Amino acid sequence: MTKGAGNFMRECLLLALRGAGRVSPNPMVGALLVKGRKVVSWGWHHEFGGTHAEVDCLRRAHGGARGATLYVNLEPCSHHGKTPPCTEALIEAGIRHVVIAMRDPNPLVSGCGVKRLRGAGIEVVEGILKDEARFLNRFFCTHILSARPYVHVKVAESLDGRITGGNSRWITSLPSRRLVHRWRAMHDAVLVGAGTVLADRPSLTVRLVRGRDPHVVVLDGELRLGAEECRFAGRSRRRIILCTSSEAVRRHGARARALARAGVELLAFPSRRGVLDLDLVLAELYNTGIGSILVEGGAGVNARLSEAGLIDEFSSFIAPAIHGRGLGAFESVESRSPAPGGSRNREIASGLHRKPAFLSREGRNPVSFRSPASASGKNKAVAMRTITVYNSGGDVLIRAFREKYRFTDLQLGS
Ligand code: AOF
Ligand code: ZN
Repeated sequence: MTKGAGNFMRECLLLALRGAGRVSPNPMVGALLVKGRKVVSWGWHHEFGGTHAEVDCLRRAHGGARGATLYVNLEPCSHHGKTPPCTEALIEAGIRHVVIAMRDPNPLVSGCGVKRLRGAGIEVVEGILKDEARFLNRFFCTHILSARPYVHVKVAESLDGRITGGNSRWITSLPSRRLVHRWRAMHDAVLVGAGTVLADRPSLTVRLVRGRDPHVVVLDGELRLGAEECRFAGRSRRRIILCTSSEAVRRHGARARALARAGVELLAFPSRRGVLDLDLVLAELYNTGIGSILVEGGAGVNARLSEAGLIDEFSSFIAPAIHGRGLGAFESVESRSPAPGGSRNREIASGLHRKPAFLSREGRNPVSFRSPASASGKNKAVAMRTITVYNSGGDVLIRAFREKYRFTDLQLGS
């Protein structure tokens, strides 16, 4: 029954990927109907709020699903959400077997879908390509379990671990820039600090691959940016969200009003001397529907995310250059030395470039990030921590996971 199941599930994952950048914050799901060894139908979740993959697949089967096996990378839903429960559609269509990769972390569904199907006499097999499926839907898992967006920090470093101090445009290789553009298209938003916007005026668009431009989130606790600096053109409609402090809004009322008139969404938070509480910022971004962010700017922003234990994924492009000066990836101008009692994230991040042996030395548990949620042991999704080091050509040099995942030739999300 499960012979060849991996191949069919791999197809599901690839079908699911067709929804990348369109279904967020919901999961990417693909489904395949198989009779004997023959694929009779396929489907995927096309867009947020739309038909679920299972039902899309049944529709394409034109009634020929009776007695078939359904492969799907996520447990079928059993709840009434924006669409009716998929379990009922599968039961009604006469599906005999269901093979799933992973249970749905959504508490409304988790375990209930499987129970409902088994209760109706359908044989359910679980766990085929589970690790790959969890990696594919890492944004969704974090979003639904931690009530915050998935945070992916991307940096470009010299061999001596500096992200500044050289030519800031030194990742010139087309493949690596393409990869970053693909990430931009997959994440809901790109996040940068105000300093990066002032220094680099980045466009943060997707130009080298097909895909939509991500929304832009700017952290600007002191409200240094005006409407002009917050103009981020794009081919698709993009939200510009500026996170600042309540005091700054009071102090620079006219600027805040001009930003709002220019269509910038202003979110004001309590702060300590202009430094925002990033837990609050992420919680609010979650509330406004942002499921994942790619952090693209500012050692200071990286440092604060790292100190708060909020980094899920860290990608570093290492260029063959020695800067000899400049900031490390997690070093803010204010704190040139590692934070007192520095966080584990910071140790790992600095260890990564200053002591390249770090990963091999502690290879058994290479990515042991600590975060409030994972420290309490409550949250499995937060434990899906990933570090990838690329060369400037965009080739993977090292990929380390907190848990040991079996990765095959499937390069999901890269
Ligand atoms: C999807 N697409 O293919 C599957 C999902 O609000 P709804 O009705 O779209 O339900 C969303 C939930 O349904 C989602 O959080 C997940 O738990 C479950 N499965 N969702 O968007 C799909 N199979
Ligand atoms: Zn469903």
